Amino acid sequence: MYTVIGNPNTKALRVYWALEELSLDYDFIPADPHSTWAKATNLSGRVPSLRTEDGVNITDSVAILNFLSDRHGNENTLCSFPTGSYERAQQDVIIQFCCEQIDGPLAMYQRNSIFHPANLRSPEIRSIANYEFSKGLAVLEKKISGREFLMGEVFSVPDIICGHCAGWAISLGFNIPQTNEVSDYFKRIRRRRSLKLALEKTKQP
Ligand SMILES: N[C@@H](CCC(=O)N[C@@H](CS)C(=O)NCC(=O)O)C(=O)O
Repeated sequence: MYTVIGNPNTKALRVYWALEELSLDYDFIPADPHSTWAKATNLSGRVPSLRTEDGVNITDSVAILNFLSDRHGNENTLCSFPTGSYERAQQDVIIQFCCEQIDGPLAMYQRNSIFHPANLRSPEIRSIANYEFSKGLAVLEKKISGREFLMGEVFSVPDIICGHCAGWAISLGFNIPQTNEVSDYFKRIRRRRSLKLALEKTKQP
């Protein structure tokens, strides 16, 4: 059985969501960033990590999602395209885009407001991050136009990254358009039963 280390109010939620998508059993330790568990499992003290049944520890949400998708994905969900295929290259392109242009601005803003030392905190970061995030959403609109999911018909790793970032952006109060293909896409993926189950099972008192 897998064990996830990471509070569900962090990027660990991506891992819980993927495990539910794949109907896999898991234990979890809802560790906060820089907690004893986080430091024991990741040299940078970040979460999430995934501990496998062989005692191997894998850090970083995207590496974990790719690992789970490669190992357990199927034609219905978290399908993994073979390495060396054009589809896999395209999936990696979209993942890279999500990390840099959707996740990146949110992560920068959050790190500056919570984890950076007080003398490096800057109120201007919020509007810069919001600007970068809006630019990312404009590109996302082109990528998702006419498609159900980012890779086409099948739900895959980049959809979890984007779905997580949508909820994160809302909780940070970032601007998300209410009526366009991006907002429809966000609603579509965030309505998935696997996300609901992940949130219910990992809910903290
Ligand atoms: N590349 C990592 C980043 C993980 C990350 O930044 N996690 C946040 C919580 S969502 C964290 O632990 N932040 C602590 C810090 O930035 O020092 C991933 O995708 O898992």
